[in-house]
Amino acid sequence: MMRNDDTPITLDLFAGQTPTTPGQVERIGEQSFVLRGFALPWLDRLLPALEAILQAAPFRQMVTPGGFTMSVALSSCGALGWTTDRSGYRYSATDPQTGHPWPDMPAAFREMAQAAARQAGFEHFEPDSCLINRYVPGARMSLHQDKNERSLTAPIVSMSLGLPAMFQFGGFERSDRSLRIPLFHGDIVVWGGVDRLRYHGVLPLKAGEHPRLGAQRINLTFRTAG
Ligand code: MD6
Ligand code: FE
Repeated sequence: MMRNDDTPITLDLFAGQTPTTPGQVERIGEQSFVLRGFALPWLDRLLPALEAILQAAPFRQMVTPGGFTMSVALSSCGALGWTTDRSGYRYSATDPQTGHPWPDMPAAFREMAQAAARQAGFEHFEPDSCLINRYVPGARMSLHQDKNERSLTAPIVSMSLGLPAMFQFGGFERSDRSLRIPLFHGDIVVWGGVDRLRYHGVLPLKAGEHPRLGAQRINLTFRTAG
């Protein structure tokens, strides 16, 4: 079905709202889960705290070791923040743009991440890093593994806000087939254990306007990095 301006109507159906059932849990791997709408009850605490973090450590586009500017803009909070430049990927205790420590991780962030980890079967999750990614329409994240963390025993908890995105969840080789999982405002993905080193990525963000976040998707990933 098309509207008279030729945009498919499905784009509108998916813009903004979560067309899935909050509370629904989808298992996407042996130790990997999508918790639909898990973050929604936390947002009144999370969003003002996020705004304060972004005042102190604004989004910026970083350069990969290969010399490409990432389409996704980044910030961080917590003891360690993930950064990249021509010399490599690493975690840093200070924001390279200001030289100051990253903003503290708000209690609501930590509590929500711990509650999500617990629901996915990971007790005692102690995140010391929250990487904040911003996607504008067209921005994407190519297939990668998260392996800059000191220990790979802790899971990663990933929260989606704003416009929906198509998440790719693959295998242990870049060339392995990947699942495509739509992620919506308030969804959480948790994975770890045997799945911790799976390749994953995000397809180019489609245009749209989210009622609360506007024309962007924000993704927060909580990690034990140090
Ligand atoms: C994103 N996420 O959803 C990119 N990494 O925007 C990630 O790269 C990611 O969601 C590790 C664990 C969960 C993730
Ligand atoms: Fe990742």
